[in-house]
Amino acid sequence: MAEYNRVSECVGLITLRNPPVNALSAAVRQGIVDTVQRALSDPNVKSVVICGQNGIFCGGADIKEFGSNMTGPPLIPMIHAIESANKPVVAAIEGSALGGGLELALGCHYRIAHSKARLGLPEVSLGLLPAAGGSQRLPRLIGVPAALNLITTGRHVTAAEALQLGIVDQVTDHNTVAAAVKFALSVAGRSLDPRRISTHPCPQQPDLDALFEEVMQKVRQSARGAIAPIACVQAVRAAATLPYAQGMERERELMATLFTSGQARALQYCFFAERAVGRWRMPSGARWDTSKPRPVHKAAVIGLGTMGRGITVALAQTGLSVIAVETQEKQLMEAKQAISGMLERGAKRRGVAPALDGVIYSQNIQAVADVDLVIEAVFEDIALKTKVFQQLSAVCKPGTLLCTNTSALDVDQLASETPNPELVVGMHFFAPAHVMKLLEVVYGPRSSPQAVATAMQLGKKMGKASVAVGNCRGFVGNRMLKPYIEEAFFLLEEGATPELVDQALEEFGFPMGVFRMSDLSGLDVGWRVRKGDGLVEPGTASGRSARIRQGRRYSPLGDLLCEEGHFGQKTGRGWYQYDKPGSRVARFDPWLHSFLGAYRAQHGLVARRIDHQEVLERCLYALINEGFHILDDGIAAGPEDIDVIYVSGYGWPRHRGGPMFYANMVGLAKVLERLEHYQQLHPEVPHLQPSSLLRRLVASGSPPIHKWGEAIKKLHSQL
Ligand code: 3H9
Repeated sequence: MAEYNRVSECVGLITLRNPPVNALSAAVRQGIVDTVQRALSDPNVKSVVICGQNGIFCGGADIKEFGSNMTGPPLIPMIHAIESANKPVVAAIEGSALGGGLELALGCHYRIAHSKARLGLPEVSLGLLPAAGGSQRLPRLIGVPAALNLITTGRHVTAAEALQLGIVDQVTDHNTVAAAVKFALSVAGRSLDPRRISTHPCPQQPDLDALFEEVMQKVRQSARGAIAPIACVQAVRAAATLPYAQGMERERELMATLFTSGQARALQYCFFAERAVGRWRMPSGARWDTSKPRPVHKAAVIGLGTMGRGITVALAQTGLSVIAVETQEKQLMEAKQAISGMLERGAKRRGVAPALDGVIYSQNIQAVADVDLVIEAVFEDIALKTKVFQQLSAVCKPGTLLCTNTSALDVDQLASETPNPELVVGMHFFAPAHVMKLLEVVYGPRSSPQAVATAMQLGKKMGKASVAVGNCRGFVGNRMLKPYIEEAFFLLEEGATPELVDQALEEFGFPMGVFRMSDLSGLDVGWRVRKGDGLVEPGTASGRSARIRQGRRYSPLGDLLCEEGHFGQKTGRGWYQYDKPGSRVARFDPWLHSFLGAYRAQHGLVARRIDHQEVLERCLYALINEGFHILDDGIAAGPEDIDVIYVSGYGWPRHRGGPMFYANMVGLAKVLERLEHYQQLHPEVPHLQPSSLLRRLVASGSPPIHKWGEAIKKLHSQL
């Protein structure tokens, strides 16, 4: 786990060996302790180099060990032993030095990095803080403001930035280990006192209190209830104000609190869930590791509205050639201008040249004849999309993958209109498509595993959290959103206000409550869908509208607002009012409140007091309940798929792990009991009827979330 060699006669070379990222498992820590001791006790060794195998220094502490009984030598004394060594120890950093990996390097006397290396203390994103001395050494090395920035955001810095900040001593474009060995030879015998970071005071900083106050305020605002960023600030404050030993004690205390918090468990679950969804599987048995993606060199986008423009940018930014098709000349010109602007702004942010030449614009669908993959993003109309798919089938070369960006239509139906349904999948992007992380890759019963593999690989290339899901109304994300929104409407009928519902959800950690979000995306979007479903009754504003439709409770509140022309931010009126159309600052709308009062009076509804707990339970448990239906139907392969969708696409607070993880934390029996309670009170609301899978999981002893897959398989085999 740590290999020892003597090189250049007098340099002890320690190589960490723990693929894939040389995480500091118990065995690696033991290996480092043993090899460092060996190097220090060998009189022929004048200096030491520590590196990692396979081009990566170290990805930090072994996250898989967290939560189990930790064995092996602890990190802190191990790093202290290196720092207090009487021979220079040089870290040779290739690939990544992250978390405990960078803390190990900070314990070394010198750091040499390859120009492509990335360094950082990302513990905050796992609900932790750099607790192997990182929160105390980094501010001493680079100053308090820079250390606060790195530690509270967890961002990775390039080798060039690390050099500028003073984290590394040298950057090389060549063989890093060779450069480190050469460097180690050159510093052998020099005094090491100035190189022991823990012995330095933090660089002086004027107005320390004001700085910490400002940063704390900023962090509290952006943390949305996450506790780790706040603990990170407290730990750096300890570095700035206390002697090293006391600062370390503070670091330990803060870490102990974080370590046992549900938030750390949730964030670490997210880390592994994001990787697990890449190992997709379909109900047919097809899987990620047995399905080879097709190469995609050239792609096309059909329809250059908001979604099509974003998708074109996302594709072009991966370096693909893109044919962007829009039949209307005026719209094509507008789209060209908008896409070029987005590419230029994106390139400026990333410090690269914009891929303007990568996009070819055309009014003619014939232009896509030789592409490998097409993404259709025309208006959500099944007849129009069917026509486009038929044209594409006639125009494209054999084997071209046909993808639809529909968010609401039936992918199977579209596939059935083409001669090769196996080549059809959904690629459901979220607006703005070049920014939002989530991509649902929707397969139908006839989609080939190769088509799914290709779309998943393309999603990864675009930097998306790509999740393969089965085809159903709303797929996973929007299907679960429906009961969540409906419960929010019902709460308004019963006496809640948009402000109360939004506040409860925002305190839970959503960036926006359901009504503010609805104002942002436009009330007319849902209105159109409900009209399509035959739920909207014309002229409801003039008379008493029915609250039971198609055999279930229905709230026409959203329809009534739309009839008034209140579409949200774009019209300046929605669930809130805005200074003018397009404004973003939501204000209390007295009209809306009297409208709600009149509506309740008309329907004989007596407003009652509703608290935050009821808002959360009804909105979130209804959403979670739908998640259990989705798992039972096999639309999502596992709870991780649902959770990644919600965290990366729907604003579910990451430190709460995702809806299914949250249900697991709350306890399945409790979720079931509350759903039963609300179902008794509202028998006309089917989505409060607990899913049979939830009942069966509770009956089988509420297994922990990592055992749900196994439990579901067993429960299905018993049916
Ligand atoms: C810490 O250090 C705490 C200390 O301050 C104090 C303690 C007292 N452990 O991401 P990839 C696995 S906390 C265990 O796909 P890439 C990962 O699950 C740690 N496993 O590769 C995956 O497994 P699988 C702070 C880990 O090349 C495989 O490695 N460190 C760890 O795209 C490949 O991962 C971090 O937060 C780990 N530390 O990216 C860094 N890291 O194949 C976390 C990875 O079974 N890691 N795995 O799915 C990363 O950010 C990226 O993995 C890295 C490589 C950039 C290193």
